Amino acid sequence: MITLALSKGRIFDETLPLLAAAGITVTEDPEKSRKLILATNQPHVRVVLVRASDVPTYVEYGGADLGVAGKDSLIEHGGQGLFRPLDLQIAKCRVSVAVRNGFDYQEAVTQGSRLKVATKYTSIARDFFSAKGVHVDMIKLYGSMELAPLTGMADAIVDLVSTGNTLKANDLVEVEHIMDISSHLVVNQAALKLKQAGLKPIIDAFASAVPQD
Ligand code: PRT
Ligand code: MG
Repeated sequence: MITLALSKGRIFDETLPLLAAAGITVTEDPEKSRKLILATNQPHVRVVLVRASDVPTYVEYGGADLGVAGKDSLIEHGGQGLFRPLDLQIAKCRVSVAVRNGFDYQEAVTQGSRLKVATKYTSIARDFFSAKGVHVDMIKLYGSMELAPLTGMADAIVDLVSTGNTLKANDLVEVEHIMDISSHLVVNQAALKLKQAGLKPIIDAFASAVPQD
């Protein structure tokens, strides 16, 4: 049995065409079912649905043999125990710093002020600000980062941005582009050896379905 970990939503939706290239069709709709394990047209392949940030952990500990995870989740996880053969070029976005409209970020940075930064991505944020030599007080959040500057709890947030509509709707402005994000295929290192016959055709089919640049 080969187990693939995916998260519901954009990663699931954008992985379906890659699965199709490997001849795999998921036979249940995750939006219509409460099941966490989905069957496919191939009796030896199943999909497990986990939180996006839990995909690397499931694959690391062998709860899944392979998975699709955002680079953001992979960096925060640390990547230990994972083989990362492919950038799938899906679920693209960027990690940015944003502040309330009217907050003078450049001035705060130039003055060497301590910056209160709220984020789910503490590892990415810590590395970014320490490389810039900016002192930060990190506030860990699990969601709705946009609210932190609006309530005065933080000066800035580090969050994922794609269209920019969420920032705009909350009167926030992007002041730094930290990195580009896409989702990657990750494989459990032990499974890669022990289940090579089952995994290799899937990895190869994904590779040939991804646009190369
Ligand atoms: O929702 P949950 O807490 O379970 O986890 P998650 O938000 O990490 O999962 P999910 O399924 O929403 O996202 C999975 C992955 O998709 C992320 O890890 C990213 O790699 C990738 N991705 C791509 C995004 C976005 N684009 C994105 N726009 N993940 C989240 N967003 C959110 C962003 O956090 C912000 O709230 O969308 C909002 C901004 O979007 P725009 O279009 O308004 O700029
Ligand atoms: Mg989400």
